[in-house]
Amino acid sequence: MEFKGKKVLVVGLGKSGLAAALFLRRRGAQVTVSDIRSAEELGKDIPALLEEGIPVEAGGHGLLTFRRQDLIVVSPGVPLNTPELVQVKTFGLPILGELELASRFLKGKALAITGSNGKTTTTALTGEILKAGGMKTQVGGNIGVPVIALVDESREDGWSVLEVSSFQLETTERFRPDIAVVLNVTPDHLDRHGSFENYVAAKERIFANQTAEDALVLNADDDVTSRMAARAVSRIFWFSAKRVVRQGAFVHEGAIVFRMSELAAPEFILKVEEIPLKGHHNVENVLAAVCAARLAGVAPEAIRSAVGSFRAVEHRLEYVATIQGVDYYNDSKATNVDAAAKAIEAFPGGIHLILGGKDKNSDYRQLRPLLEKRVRAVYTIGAAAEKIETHLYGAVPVVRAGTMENAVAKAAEAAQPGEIVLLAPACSSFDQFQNYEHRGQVFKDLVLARQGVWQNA
Ligand code: UMA
Repeated sequence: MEFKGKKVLVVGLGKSGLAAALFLRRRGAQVTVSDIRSAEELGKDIPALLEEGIPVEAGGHGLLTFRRQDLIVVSPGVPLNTPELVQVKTFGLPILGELELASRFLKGKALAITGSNGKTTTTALTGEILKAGGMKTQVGGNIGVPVIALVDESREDGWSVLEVSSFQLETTERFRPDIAVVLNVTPDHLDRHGSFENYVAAKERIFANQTAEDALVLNADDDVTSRMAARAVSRIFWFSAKRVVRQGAFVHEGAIVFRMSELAAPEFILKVEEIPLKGHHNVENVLAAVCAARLAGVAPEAIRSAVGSFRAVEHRLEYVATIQGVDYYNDSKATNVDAAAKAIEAFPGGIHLILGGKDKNSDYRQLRPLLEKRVRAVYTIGAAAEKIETHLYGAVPVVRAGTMENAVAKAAEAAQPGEIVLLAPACSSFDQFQNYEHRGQVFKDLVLARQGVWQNA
């Protein structure tokens, strides 16, 4: 792809837009960036871009700006039904997502991981395993480093381990990972995709361009991912925490084992009890990572040692502290109902649960049976509080906390020694925080501040 002299508009000035704009500029494109945030909100990114000769349209998208281009590159968070994008599409202007653009330049092999939950942990773990196996490995994508920012360092003999979201996959055309993994699919982002079917269709784009030379790793315990096999031409490998699979990774007599084909004897990788992460969902994540890593050629011993020394990724069921006998866990990344359910399932009971934030058209009633069994009280925060309270009415005591500060204080007050305070909000964070990392950090700071107060008292 040649950019010299081409007029390219980058839509959205977050991490992806900034990296894409600089990438395109360095390759000679005449880049413009457009963002709905005001110049004030965009802050220091504007002077940085102006210095590179990249003008910025702030405070809204202008149709004229869009129409003047040869190519449009969209950030993952920009919905494709944005009116200006819909308009220019009718004129036949090419629109590429950041992942698609990056994948056309990325050297070496790609191992891409998607799913509604567990992607970040599995991506980070798979990256660690490949590194332990001696492979030149880069990790990026939805995990926080835009794929376009990996291009320059990528090497023909290396691997890029990529966390890919439905937002990124929605705009792919040729993206074709050598190994694709779909962990699970449960309702999420329905506000953006419009329906569960559209969301599943976006996820399936991870293998849409794969051929019989590529591998697709699917969760045999998940109905939606199981059905994907029929639509793929890739070599299918399975993982299961419940049963023996034809080829792939599964749990057998308390151990994680792998076999390359139906005819091969299962090889021992590690014992389930050696997994240093909490919760059944993490057994699934490890199975997926083991399967992908074996397919990439990592030896069983290297996998075992990398899994054994892996620690929870920040904001994913991350242990924060024990204060007066109460354990505090931060699962700020539980941004949908299913992720919150998985976090709750990681503890047998006595949970004080902080829920709420920006609603994504979710059905919180699904949580009722779990809450009745394991949760002492729910503390609601943010814009979704009222809806959550209506959905959970009668199942469990619900305290309207409003803010994180209040929620932590009230939960800490109520929790008895041996119990758990868990932030697993089931919502996105954008009503009260910059992003889920910010929300998790605020939670942790509030918890650790209580530790200080208590220790000094
Ligand atoms: N914007 C517009 N017009 C719009 C909508 C947004 O101009 O119509 C602007 C916003 O004002 C903002 C910018 O676009 O300035 C934000 O772009 P972005 O949302 O694509 O954010 P990035 O900073 O580029 O981060 C993205 C991913 N964000 C989303 O998909 C929402 C990050 O995933 C990812 O880490 C990063 O690229 C690097 O790849 C975050 C996420 O929430 C963690 N992902 C979702 C999830 O995990 O559930 C999918």
